[in-house]
Amino acid sequence: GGGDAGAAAGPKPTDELVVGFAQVGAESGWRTANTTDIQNSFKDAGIELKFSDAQQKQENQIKAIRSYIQQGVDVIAFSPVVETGWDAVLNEAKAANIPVVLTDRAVDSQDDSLYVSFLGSDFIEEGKKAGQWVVDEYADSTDPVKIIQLEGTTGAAPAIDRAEGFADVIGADDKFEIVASQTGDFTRAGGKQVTEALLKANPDVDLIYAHNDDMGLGAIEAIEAAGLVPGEDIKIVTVDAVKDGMQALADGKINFIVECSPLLGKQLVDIVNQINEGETPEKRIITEETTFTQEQAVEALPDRQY
Ligand code: GYE
Repeated sequence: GGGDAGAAAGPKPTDELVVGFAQVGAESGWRTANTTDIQNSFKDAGIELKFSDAQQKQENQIKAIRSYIQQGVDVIAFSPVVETGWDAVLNEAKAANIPVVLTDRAVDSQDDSLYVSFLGSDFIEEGKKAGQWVVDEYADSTDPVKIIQLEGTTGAAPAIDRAEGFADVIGADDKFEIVASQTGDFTRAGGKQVTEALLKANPDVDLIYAHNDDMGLGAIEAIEAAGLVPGEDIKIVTVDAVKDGMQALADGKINFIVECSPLLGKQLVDIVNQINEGETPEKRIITEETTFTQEQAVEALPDRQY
């Protein structure tokens, strides 16, 4: 096998292609929908997919990538759990002539020859959309607006960028104040635990901005346990729009969701086919996404796939 299947050797028959995918973990509804979509898309395309789950640990992902290099797969794809620390292993893939595709999350590297293409959302834009909803929601208020932020995994692109985009937009008016900001690691349990603790220190908070639905769902549990009404006493804005999040939005417990699509499988298959044909895929492919109000969630829910 090996990455020498490109232009020189000519394309391989599809059923001889092998792709190694190093997934982050199974931390959220988004992640499990992403895994299912990728596995189904490769199955439909008749391309063999080797799959590993790193349980949100970078060292596990690096091990998985090294094992794909050793096995001589044709393409390696992965969603980097954090942004930094990838140059060494990506240089090993490059030396073995195996093309690498980033899905969902970016790496922070000076050398963009270490990957062929990066397929995923614009997380800064998502943070800005969340911030814009908050600005509009409190447009008529002159009182301070106290915000708790539930951050995603520390060092992960979506945590860094969703914080940045949000801060950019709310920063235009100093009535908005982020009174506390802590990581809940993109999990429901993390969101619940952090909210419980932060509510004790900040009982007068107006709004929670969670970097994903799962942490927002955990926050709902903590708010209800504190005898308060989520969506009313404390407003909630999240990112993802997975089914459980959309249900909570339709039920009035979340106030606004910025969509982030996990359905990257088909586009990833297209990129693998392009590489096999000796073509050059686009360096950056940005996923198209929307936003949902409570009314829009009620309408969209019956057809929601994940
Ligand atoms: O928003 C979150 C998941 O990287 C876009 O990771 C992804 C994020 C997603 O755990 O739910």
